[in-house]
Amino acid sequence: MQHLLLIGAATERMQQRLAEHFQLHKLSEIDDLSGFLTEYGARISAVATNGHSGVKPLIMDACPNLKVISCHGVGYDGIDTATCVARGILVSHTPNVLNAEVANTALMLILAAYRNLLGNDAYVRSGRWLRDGAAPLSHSPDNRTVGILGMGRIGQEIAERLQVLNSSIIYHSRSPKDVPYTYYDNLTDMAQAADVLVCITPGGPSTSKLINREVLNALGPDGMLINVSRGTVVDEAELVSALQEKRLGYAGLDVFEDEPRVPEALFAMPNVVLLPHVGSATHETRAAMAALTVDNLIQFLQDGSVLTPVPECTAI
Ligand code: NAP
Ligand code: 8YV
Repeated sequence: MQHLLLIGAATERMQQRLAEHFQLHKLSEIDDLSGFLTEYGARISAVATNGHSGVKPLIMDACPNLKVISCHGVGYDGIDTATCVARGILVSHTPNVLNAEVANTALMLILAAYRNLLGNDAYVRSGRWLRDGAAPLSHSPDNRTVGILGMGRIGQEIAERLQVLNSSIIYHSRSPKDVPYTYYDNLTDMAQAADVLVCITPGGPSTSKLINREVLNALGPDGMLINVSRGTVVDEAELVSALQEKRLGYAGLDVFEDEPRVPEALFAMPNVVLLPHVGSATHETRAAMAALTVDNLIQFLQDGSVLTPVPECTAI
C-alpha cells in the first residue's frame, strides 16, 4: 500500500475511505514530526490537505517521492504549485461541488446586512421590542446593482442566485467571460457603479489587496462589500478605516487576512456581518468535497491521473 499523509481535519468517512486505499498517517497525531519524516518521508507518495494548510516546505522537502496532493477545497493558495509542477507532483482540488453553498453564503450576507438581521435578532432577544416598540427600518436588498469581482464558477452561481433579488449584475475579472452581464475592465469603475461588491476570486499574489482604499471609496458610504473569497483580496486595515469613517456603508465577511484573527474594531459595528470562514461549511457540501478529495486519490492509484486537477497541473 502507498503511504498517505493527511494534513488538517477530515470527516470520519473521509478518513475511513483513505485508510481503505492507503497506509494512512495523520499529521495531527504525529508528536515528533522530524522523527516521522526521517522514518517515513521517502515512503510518502500522497498527501490530502486543504487550501489553507497546504503542504509546508519542510514536508515537501522531506518527501522526495511525493506524487500527488489532493486538496479538500477549490482554493489552493497554500500549495506551492510551481514547485509541484517542477517536481511532477499532480495537484487536485474540489471545484463545482461547493458553488451553490458559497453562493448561498454570499446571498445570506447581503440579506443579513441590508435587513439588519443581527440587530433585529438582538432587538427581540434583549427585550427591546417589548420595551421600545417597533424596531428601526432597514434597507431593501432588491433592485441593487451588484458588482462581482471574479466571474468564475462560483461568481456565475452568485449572479444566477441574485436574480431572485432582481439585481443588475456587472463584473470584473482579468478577461471578459461568455456571460450576459456587463464587463468592467477596471475594478474601481465597477465599484463606482455598484451598490454591492462581491469578491470571489482566488487568493494569492495576483489578487492581493485588490480591494484597496480607492475601490472602497468608489463603493461609497451606501455601498456594501461582501468577501467570500480570501481575506488577502481585501486590504483589511483600509476596510476597517473605511467603515469607521463611514466611507463604506456595510460589510459581510466570511474570510479574513489572518484567520482566525478578526480585527476587533469590527465587533462593535452593527453594519457588519462576520462569519468564521463557513462559505462551504454544511454537512452536505463538505461530504461532497470530501468524496471528491478521495476520488481524486483513488483515480491516481488506478491510472496516475486525477479527476479534477488544478489548472497548473493539467499538462502533467
Ligand atoms: P474560478 O472558477 O477559477 O474563478 C475565479 C475567477 O476569478 C475567474 O473569473 C478569474 O478570471 C478571476 N480572477 C482571477 N484572478 C484575478 C485577478 N487578479 N483579478 C481579477 N479577477 C481575477 O474559481 P471558483 O471556483 O469560482 O473559486 C473562487 C475562489 O473562491 C477560490 O479560489 C477560493 O479562494 C474562494 N472560495 C472561498 C470559499 C469560502 O469558504 N469562503 C469557498 C470556496 C471558494 P480571470 O482569470 O479572467 O481574471
Ligand atoms: C474551505 C474554501 O474553507 O474551497 C475553498 O477554497 O475556502 C472552503 O471550501 C476549505 O478549503 C475546506 O477545506
